[in-house]
Amino acid sequence: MRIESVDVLVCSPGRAFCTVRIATDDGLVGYGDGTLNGRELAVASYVADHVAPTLVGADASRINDIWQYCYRGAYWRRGPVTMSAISAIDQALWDLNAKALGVPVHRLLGGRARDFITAYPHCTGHTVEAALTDAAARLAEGYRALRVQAQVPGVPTAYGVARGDEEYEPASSVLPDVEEWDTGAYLDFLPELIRATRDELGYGFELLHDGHHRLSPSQAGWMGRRLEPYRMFWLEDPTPEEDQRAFATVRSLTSCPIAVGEVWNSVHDCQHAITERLIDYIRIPVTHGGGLTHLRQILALADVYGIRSGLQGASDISPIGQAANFALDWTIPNFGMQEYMGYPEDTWRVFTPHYRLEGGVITLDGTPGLGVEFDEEAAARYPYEPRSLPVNRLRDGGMYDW
Ligand code: KDG
Ligand code: MG
Repeated sequence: MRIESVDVLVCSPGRAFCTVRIATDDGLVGYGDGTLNGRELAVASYVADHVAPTLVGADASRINDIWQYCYRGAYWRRGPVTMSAISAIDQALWDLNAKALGVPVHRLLGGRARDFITAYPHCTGHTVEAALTDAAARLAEGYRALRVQAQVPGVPTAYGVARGDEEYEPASSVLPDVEEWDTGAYLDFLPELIRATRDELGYGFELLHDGHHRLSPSQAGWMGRRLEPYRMFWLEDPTPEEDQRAFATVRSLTSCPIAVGEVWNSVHDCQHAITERLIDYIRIPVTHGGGLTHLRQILALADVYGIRSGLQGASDISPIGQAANFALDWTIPNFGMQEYMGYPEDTWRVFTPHYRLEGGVITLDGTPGLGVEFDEEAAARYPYEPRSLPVNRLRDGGMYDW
């Protein structure tokens, strides 16, 4: 089982994905997801130009050693590009090894610790009424956890809300769109949205909201206190993630549960937040967190401190990366919640998953590997189309966090 080739396949079936394929001399093939939204080619180059040549001839069964080789051997450690590249290689190796043994990846991780994975979708609208109509429709489909976002009055575009009637997709323009942000309008609006959601739809489901890194710690504490009566499952990313110590201020001001981590990439990004119990849910997805090999260590550390998983599952995590998330969701003791945003229709012409999402829960069959087929011929029909995430400016033109 020697590695014969490591290739990168970048395609855009409805949105861009960066997939790594590893093939061995005995004919096995594994696939991994290295999609980094708006920076796909940086990961592709990292893998193709800097890592692939060093792995040819390596024993593909030595996943742990290959992970250490990629991480310690790089000297320039951590960061989203490096850790997404390592993740794609790591996922492809887990996929390949599980296929070699004829078992799903979760069997290699010790087997299932639960019967299904609870997922939450995105509910959104240009008005509170429209967002609640969307949320009611999802409850009718069987979801028992919902993320609710809506247009902030007076702010022309909002995170999590589509432009016009299109499906929401944050990276939608070739060059970054410039959005406008008003923190005061958001502080006034969000408690109203959450109150209306509970008044209209009741308490029989878990309620989540993503603040997308836009408040200061004291504003986040103020907001959390106002959301407390509505029993939030979590308030996500109330403040920018790189300041781990800021969560201590948020914690001291509110009991609203906090979910953080979708832009963290390694255990060193979250070590303080975990060991000081500053957060409740950790959101690093397998795709950006160094793969299954590294993320399971992070989740094991989190478990010691009573912190549960809430792995990111936006559409920029490919179906392969999602399946890697699910392999951990199945097996860890501290599962909390799984995001499932969904994909554009064309994505399913390239990726064929064996997981099922029905009635708000995810189940898997016994397909060996990660359980997602990647059709390379179909992928070739969707050449890469670059798309950028927006940037945010305040009314006075100053740059702000998006
Ligand atoms: O690429 C950026 C998206 O992954 C991010 O905006 C999605 O915040 C997000 C979420 O919670 O899914
Ligand atoms: Mg988020």
